[in-house]
Amino acid sequence: MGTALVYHEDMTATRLLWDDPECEIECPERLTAALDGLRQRGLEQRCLCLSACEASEEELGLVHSPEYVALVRRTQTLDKEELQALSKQYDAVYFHPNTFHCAQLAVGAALQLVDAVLTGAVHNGLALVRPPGHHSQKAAANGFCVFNNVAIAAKHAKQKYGLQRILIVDWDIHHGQGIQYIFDDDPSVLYFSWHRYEHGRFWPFLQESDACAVGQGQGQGFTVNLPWNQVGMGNADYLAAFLHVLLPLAFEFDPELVLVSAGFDSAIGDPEGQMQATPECFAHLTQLLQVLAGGRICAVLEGGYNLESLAQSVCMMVQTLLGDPTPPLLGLMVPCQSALESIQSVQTAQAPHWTSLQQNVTPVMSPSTHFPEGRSLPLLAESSMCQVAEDALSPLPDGLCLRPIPPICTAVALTVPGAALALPPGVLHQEGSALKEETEAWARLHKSLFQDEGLAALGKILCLLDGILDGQVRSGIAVTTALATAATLDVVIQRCLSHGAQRLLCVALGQLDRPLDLADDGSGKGLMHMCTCPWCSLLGRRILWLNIRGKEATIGSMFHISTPLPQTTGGFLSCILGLVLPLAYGFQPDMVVMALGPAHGLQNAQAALLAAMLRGPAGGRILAVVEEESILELARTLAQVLHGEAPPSLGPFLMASPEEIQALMFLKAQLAPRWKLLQVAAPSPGPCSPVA
Ligand code: X5A
Ligand code: ZN
Repeated sequence: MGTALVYHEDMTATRLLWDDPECEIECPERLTAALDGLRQRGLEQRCLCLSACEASEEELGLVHSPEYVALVRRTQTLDKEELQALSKQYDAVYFHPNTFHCAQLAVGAALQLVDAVLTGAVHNGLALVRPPGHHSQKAAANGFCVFNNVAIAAKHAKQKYGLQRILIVDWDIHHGQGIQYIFDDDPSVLYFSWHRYEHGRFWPFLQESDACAVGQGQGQGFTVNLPWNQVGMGNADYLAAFLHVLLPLAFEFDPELVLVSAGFDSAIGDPEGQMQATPECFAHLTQLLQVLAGGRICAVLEGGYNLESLAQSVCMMVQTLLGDPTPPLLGLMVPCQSALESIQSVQTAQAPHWTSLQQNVTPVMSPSTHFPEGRSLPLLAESSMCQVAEDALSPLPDGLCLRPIPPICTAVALTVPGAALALPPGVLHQEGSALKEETEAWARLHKSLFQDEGLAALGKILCLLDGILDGQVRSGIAVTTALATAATLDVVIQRCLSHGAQRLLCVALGQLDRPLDLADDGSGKGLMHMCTCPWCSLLGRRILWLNIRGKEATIGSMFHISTPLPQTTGGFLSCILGLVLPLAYGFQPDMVVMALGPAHGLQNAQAALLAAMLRGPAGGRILAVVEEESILELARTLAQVLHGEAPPSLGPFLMASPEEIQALMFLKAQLAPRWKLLQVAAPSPGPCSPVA
């Protein structure tokens, strides 16, 4: 099982034969640049490389009319003048004598990829194709596209494999109106597209690209358009769109397959998109999609016209499909005002069709707003905020995040006496132990809790943790005794902070308290409080402590947060997508510790999803501390997801309860001034207006 790469060099054989500034960017070098990038980084060699074959006439007929297919076939024998005359009948299209062959290969490549994934030959894959497809329609070429590769792939998956729910994620910077038209009234295909729109002033200048186009008839709610009304959208904007729009809908939809219209004209440097998202962003977008549909992702190249940016972004995607950890996302994680307006316009348009958005549309309250119900949950006093709203997080110059990918993927330290655990292939048992004197020194800080066997256990965990901090191991799982969980967590935190982690995200589930003696790491340097307010100290800002437990939502500071564990799937997803991940991505940690303590209450599938998604913000450096009573099956499941497998399904989607929504609203309203990725609301953008 692995990643397929579908390609055929004949797809470089179509090119523009006359002068046309609009079309000249769609050139053969796009494919060679992408492929060269993959080869240089040793990524092609790690994929299962499949050579594309032409799609059949019948397969083209899944979407296109016989007359249109015949017309494109005839272009093989036309001369240059005739080709040019025919091209003019369409918007932004050129034909070449090889166009028909290339376009058939492009469709064929997409279908082979779907076959490889749905027969289980691979987990996922990418088809590198030309010409692109998403603008093409039943009987029309459009925007460099001849046949609609992705739409045909979706029809094929439905017809040949009987799939009932397919998600298409179109992150190309142009609206794939072709895909939208083909599935407009079809509830079995959820089509999501973001695109440069500028209130209708950007190509293809269509009113139906706006957020209020939601599909027709039975298909209402299954077309999701996110129009960007300004250029310059960056990593935070794309991330916010995924966390607050695409992923809530995708989880509720529960797709069996994810198709990606993978255009990279949405990346920085592209002459068409004029956006700012860096190539690393596509690693994160890919990883976020990997938790859906059991990880069955088929990506098909669409646009992308800056060869450098295209090649790098393709590499980022393939690397992530292969299971490599994601590189850090740079830049301030603050979505821009225009992006927030766009996000809200989709939420408003889609809310009637999606339960998860009804619970998500929570206006951000100003600090003066009183929380409804008048519960005794006062907003943080200005003084206790201690300017945290202004402090930009410093970059991590010598942080863990810039190190090369560790050789060992995931290791498990089984420290419970007598425990045995059959681990998934590729996951190692941690057998080594830290030096005895060192272990004893740490144990002395927690005298009563580590004795005899406990001491041996601690030695193993320290060795595992050092493997992660030294860059030898990517992620780990430490299984502790119930008695030692809290003390182990203390030691782990202190060790992380004194051994290289600049910012540590702690997600603690169940009854675990934030260690109070964090100021004393035993080393006597670097961790002293800088101000009298402990939470605003230097140390305070090096740890983001998020406790998911109990009944009430409380905030000790912007870095010390407690939230109840939701009891519904909808509430749990809102908590992860709407709170935990925005905080995690905003904090930009270089290490994550996820601890499952007493009475954590998480189902295995929930813990797996949380662990899978927490791999993103810290480049996969994550240690899960699990107490023995959580049973070993959980440790096994965690090992699988940390190793890169998709988490199991959460089960049927159940709407969040009013209490769950209220707790989330409370926390988000208070935290949003500091953690801007939490914002989902902007001043009302008003209903969609006609194209100017
Ligand atoms: C696939 C794609 C763009 C067409 C732009 C025409 N097409 N101005 O990116
Ligand atoms: Zn495009």
